[in-house]
Amino acid sequence: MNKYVLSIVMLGLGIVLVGAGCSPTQPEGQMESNTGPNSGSAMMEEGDSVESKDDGEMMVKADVVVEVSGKNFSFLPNVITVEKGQTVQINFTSEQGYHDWVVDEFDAATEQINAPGKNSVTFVADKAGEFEFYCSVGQHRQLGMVGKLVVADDAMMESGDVMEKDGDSMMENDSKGEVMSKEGSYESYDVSKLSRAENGDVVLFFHANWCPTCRSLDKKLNEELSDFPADLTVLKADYDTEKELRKKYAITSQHTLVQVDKDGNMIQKKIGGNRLSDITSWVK
Ligand SMILES: [Cu+2]
Repeated sequence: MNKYVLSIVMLGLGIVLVGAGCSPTQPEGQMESNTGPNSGSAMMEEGDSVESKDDGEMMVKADVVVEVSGKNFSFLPNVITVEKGQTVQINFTSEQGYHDWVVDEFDAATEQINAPGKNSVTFVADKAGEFEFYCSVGQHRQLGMVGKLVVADDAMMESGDVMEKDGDSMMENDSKGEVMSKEGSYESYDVSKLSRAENGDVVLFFHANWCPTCRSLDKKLNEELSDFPADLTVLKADYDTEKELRKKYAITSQHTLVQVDKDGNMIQKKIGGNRLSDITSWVK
């Protein structure tokens, strides 16, 4: 009788031991699936359905690979243009702080990563248009950590109509920008206006409608029009459409100011500025 009980106890113990022996292996397995992040595995599934030919390969072959870096609180580049139908791979690096890269319309999101960290996401840009990408950490989006993903279809690429969707807001801004005053002026860029640099200061302001700090400077300048020095002309250039200008002055980020001479040669360049005095104290 006693032996019988003992063997049952032993059996029970054995099961407990086996159970204990098993338990370490289970978390290990879990850890492994954790290293492949949630977003990553979701993306893999998506990718698999898209490119089922790649049986052996883990990575989805992307048509475009874009390196994006993030810091407090901006992305570089902050405009990404792809073509409709392309499989886009975003290699996101955090250079400072804790961030991610998210675009809702394509259900694309990297992991939230700390600097120095890297994470990628792949998605198919299957609808044309303009979409905001942003950082979903804390208030970063509200703090301006946003950018624009432009998915162009062929027609758009050819006619340069990519901006049409923003037409309303642009018109509104432009009409405000055209307000003239006898003091200096703040108006839309046109090459013919550069000649004013002969007798004054001309500053180009690369403005993007989707950039909160640009909008804030734009608003401020319109409010401060009467304070403009007589010889100052600020010309608002659209960051998204003035591609040649951007190339000319090597502008890689919106909200950049460029002081130019009458021939359009760059005198100096700076990123940022919140009010008129940031320009008047800077021009030379
Ligand atoms: Cu962030």
